[in-house]
Amino acid sequence: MNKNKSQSFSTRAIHSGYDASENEGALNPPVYMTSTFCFEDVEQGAARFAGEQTGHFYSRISNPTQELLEVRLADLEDGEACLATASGMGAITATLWTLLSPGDKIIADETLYGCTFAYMQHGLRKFGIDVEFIDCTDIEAVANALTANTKAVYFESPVNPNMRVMDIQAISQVAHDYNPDIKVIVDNTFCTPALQRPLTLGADLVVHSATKYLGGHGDLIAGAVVGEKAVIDQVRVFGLKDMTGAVIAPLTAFLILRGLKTLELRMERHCKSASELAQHLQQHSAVESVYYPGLEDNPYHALAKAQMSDNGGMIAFELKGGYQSAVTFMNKLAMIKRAVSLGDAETLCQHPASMTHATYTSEERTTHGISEGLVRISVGLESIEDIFADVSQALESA
Ligand code: 7XF
Repeated sequence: MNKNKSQSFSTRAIHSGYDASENEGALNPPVYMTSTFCFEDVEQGAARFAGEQTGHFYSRISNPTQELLEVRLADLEDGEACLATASGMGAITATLWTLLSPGDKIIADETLYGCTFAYMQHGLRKFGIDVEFIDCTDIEAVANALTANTKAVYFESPVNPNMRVMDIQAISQVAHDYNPDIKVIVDNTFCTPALQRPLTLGADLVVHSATKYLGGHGDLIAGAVVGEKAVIDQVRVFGLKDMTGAVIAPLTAFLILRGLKTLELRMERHCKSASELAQHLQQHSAVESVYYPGLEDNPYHALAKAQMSDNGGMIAFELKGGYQSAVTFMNKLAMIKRAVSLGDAETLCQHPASMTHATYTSEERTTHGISEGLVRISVGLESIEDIFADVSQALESA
């Protein structure tokens, strides 16, 4: 198995965990399209089910193609182990169902991706878990929210959709000083390990929507959770196997492995173009505010510089004409696609209040910091001149 920590990120994203000589010399890994695995004898089957012997036995628990993806993602996130799942929500729910019991408390940032919010607001609460939403950029507020029954602190950074940035190190420290058993969970979807590795900053678990930059081509839905092996094992055999059943398909795992080979390269281009577009937007007379940590006057600029190696490919902004101008702008876009999701080759533009964050009521959006006029752009890999041209012509009518 090739796992060489002295190698650079891109090299490991291409090679880690795979040895062609163990696979007929195949440059790319085989896709194990199998639901089940045959036992030599009854004793072997029993030992695998009992967890006394390693080896695959049923693809709801593990599969060799999935395992290679897990080894590679764990390596890239500087984690011990990884579980790949059928979706980002599959990873988030399997993790939290495993860690939390009725009577426990989870502290979460006030702004989360819409379905993560809905899962906590309506799902976890329904099962007797105390969910407290606070502004996690306020470290004192995090410290004050910690209680004896707190089991987890959960946030995204940068936050979907308003691009706030959390101080991963400070939050992890305050939570662990209070109780080292509290799990600090970071959704690293917007950054990917190419830009930010939360586990090296003190977090315990990283979750991903692999649907986005990790896959990178808008052709799959998947997720992952990375962290300490003992915890990941629990998430696999309880949260995934018994509760959600949200298992990644072998072909999907293969496609993510393919996407990872160009992750660093793609992120470089996403970041460069997003930075240029953010500056362009900021200078435009129709634009009220731009939320992008790479802008020098952004309140999170210094923090982002400290914990991220670049500023990412996501931009949010508001137009002077508010919601109505946002609709006009979006409907005028020609090359840029009106679509949710992010991290694809295509530049995608969406309206959080009516799309990704429609799971919040309008009152909740106000309380949780999601404005009705906010527009979100996932800057793609097209040439920046073509992105500028489309944005500029659409802004003319906004
Ligand atoms: O289950 P999914 O693979 O769609 O991942 C859920 C998810 C988890 N965390 C973050 C930070 C996410 O952004 C997502 C999915 N977000 C898409 C978006 O914001 O465009 C979903 C489209 S409705």
